Amino acid sequence: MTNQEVRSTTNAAGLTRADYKGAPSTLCQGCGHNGIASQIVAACYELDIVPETVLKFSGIGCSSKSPTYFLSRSFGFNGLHGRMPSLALGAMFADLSLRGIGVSGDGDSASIGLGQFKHLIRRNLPMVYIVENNGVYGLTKGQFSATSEKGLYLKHQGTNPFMPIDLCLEAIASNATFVARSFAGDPKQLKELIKAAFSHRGIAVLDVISPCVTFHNQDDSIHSYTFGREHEEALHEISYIPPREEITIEDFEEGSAREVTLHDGSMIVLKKLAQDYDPTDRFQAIRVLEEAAQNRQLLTGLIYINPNAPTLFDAYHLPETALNRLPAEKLRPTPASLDALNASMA
Ligand SMILES: Cc1ncc(C[n+]2csc(CCOP(=O)(O)OP(=O)(O)O)c2C)c(N)n1
Ligand code: SF4
Ligand SMILES: [Mg+2]
Repeated sequence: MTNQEVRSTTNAAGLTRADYKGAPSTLCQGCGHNGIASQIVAACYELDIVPETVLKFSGIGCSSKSPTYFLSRSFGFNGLHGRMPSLALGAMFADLSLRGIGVSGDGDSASIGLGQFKHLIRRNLPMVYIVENNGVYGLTKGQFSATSEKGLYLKHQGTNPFMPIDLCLEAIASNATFVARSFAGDPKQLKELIKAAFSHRGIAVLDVISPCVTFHNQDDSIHSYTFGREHEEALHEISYIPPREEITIEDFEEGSAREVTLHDGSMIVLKKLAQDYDPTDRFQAIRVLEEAAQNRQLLTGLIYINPNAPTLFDAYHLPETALNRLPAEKLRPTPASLDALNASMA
């Protein structure tokens, strides 16, 4: 290999793509979750993220096994079913300099973990939250989940009598500051959304339709590869531009692209497709999600963003030094301040 080739495969952090990989996947071949792990690897490599500065979190499910399959040099926490958000919140609070990525499933986040999902969102903890949504409990062999479509027929379950929960709508209703939907069969869009999510200062929720090839991949099902490929309606073509890169939007005709600047100076450029869509308009976001559900469309793209909302850390005025590195004498109240507190309650 020539020096030129070596340089071209090394990013600004001095790492190659292989440095971002995880252990070989033990999931079924063709599982959408594998495709998402690959795009997380690609996005982190392209963002020059140092793996040792990343915390990975998950709950329980095939999806929650995913963090094993990317960034093996990062720290990983596998929590209880549906409890990934509180685990993440505690760990992230201890060291604000680290980045967090949580990977969950539709069972993990929309069923047992729905309360935790919504409460993490309303606190705006800065982290990436990916739901690998296959509309089924894969790990426990094919039960309906809370995102399964009404009327869905599954071999061991019969017909689903209940309306589904839309996680993007739930996220927006909980005041999420970044909400996107993507499809494991659309790696290009997914990678750009993951990069934008890592640059967002706040909670970045990505609901990714991720087919379960073993228990739920019938052609007419909204969570299948065939349906996604035939019915995906992208709101826009999305490009992520890192802060260090000069912005040359020559490809876009004037008025055909919308730009959103993120806190770190990076930019998301959204090229108009069928409709002019403003992802900062919360009411429009809710309307397009409702319409997509009614028309049985797989609507993808950046659905909502508020790049300037205060985060959980802003609310607590945390010090620059990570809490887990502060010495005990700084963390512990002084005897005088404790005496004053006790006296105030006497
Ligand atoms: C408290 C608790 N209840 C139930 C289970 C059984 N269980 C394990 S994984 C799972 C569902 C996983 O579904 P999902 O999050 O959609 O992940 P997938 O396997 O589909 O990727 C359930 C119900 C458990 N592990 N813990
Ligand atoms: S059972 Fe389904 S969700 Fe689990 S690894 Fe296999 S294809 Fe993926
Ligand atoms: Mg699932």
